[in-house]
Amino acid sequence: MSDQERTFVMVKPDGVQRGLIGEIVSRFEERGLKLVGGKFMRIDEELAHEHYGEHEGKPFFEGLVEFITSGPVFAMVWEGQDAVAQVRTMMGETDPAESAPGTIRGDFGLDLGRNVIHGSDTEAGSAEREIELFFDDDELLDYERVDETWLY
Ligand code: FUP
Repeated sequence: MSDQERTFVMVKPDGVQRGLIGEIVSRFEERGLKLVGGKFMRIDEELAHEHYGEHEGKPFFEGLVEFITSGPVFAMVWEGQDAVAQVRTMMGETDPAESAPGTIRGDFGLDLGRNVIHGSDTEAGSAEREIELFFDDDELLDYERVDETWLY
């Protein structure tokens, strides 16, 4: 059991409206990742600007903020070996059209602006920053999953 890390994941408003929360949670659970936090919530303008700050000024930014604030999202923190990169692999590419079947975006999306899911990128500090932005420390739970001995 090595490289245990945490990553921030969110089912976006399109994924919530299309009834994909359960399917997406199942994929991560079955893979062996451990859910340590979850919150069904709305993102306000301020949080949207903070979360997507790196894209401010880009032509798609206003549309992105409008979309992400348009309805409830399901925010989560998942933990496991190499969790940040493994979640990115399971999500597929940013553009669903370029995502392989078997990935979440490759199975459930067609359009770049409606790509169902967000997951922290692998840049150092990204996951920690996003987790802190969405969750208080006491909303993240430490516990053992019964199958951990069989996973690692
Ligand atoms: P990702 O990390 O895969 O979610 O992708 P980015 O952080 O690069 O982009 C954030 C979101 O902006 C994407 F999920 C979709 C949206 N986007 C566009 O709408 N148009 C673009 O050209 C790039 C990104």
